[in-house]
Amino acid sequence: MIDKGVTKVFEGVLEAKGLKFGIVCARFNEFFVSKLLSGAVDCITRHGGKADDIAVAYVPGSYEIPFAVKKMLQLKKFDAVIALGVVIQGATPHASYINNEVAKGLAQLSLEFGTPVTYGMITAENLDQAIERSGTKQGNKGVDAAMAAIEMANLTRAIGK
Ligand code: RBF
Repeated sequence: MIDKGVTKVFEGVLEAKGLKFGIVCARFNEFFVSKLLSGAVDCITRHGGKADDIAVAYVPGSYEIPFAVKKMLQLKKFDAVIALGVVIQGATPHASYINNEVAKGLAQLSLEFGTPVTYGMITAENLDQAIERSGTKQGNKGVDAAMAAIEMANLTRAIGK
């Protein structure tokens, strides 16, 4: 990153030691979400975080994720909350309705509570796209969301609450 001589730079280091994370998982498409969850936990622990400092809440489907994220944020115990879900497009337009609500809900909650909420959602057109994003060709969106959570939690500390 080029900072052109700026002397004060706020950055979040990728160190999870001492940080507490909430993770909200949708049970729908559990086959994929379980891969996102193990990726997220693995990412946090490989960056120095403790499994004991991670709390997981399960909800029926992605539509319910923002509610559980809000409940976790209200506890004021977590440095960041990670949302994990997989919405696969079917014959009806349900996917866009769910995706819009989840994206909007998570962004609003993060700003309302001043705590990072990261987006580990797969919005796929088909099963192949979901497979590619839950631990194969396109990586693992749970890992990406956990990495973003670590960085944002540290950025929040760096800037000061
Ligand atoms: N939840 C998901 O997390 N992923 C999906 O792909 C998904 N598809 C759904 C399709 C339909 C037609 C409906 C009615 C629900 C679906 N849900 C899905 C569940 C949804 O997020 C929510 O849990 C339920 O609608 C109960 O409020």
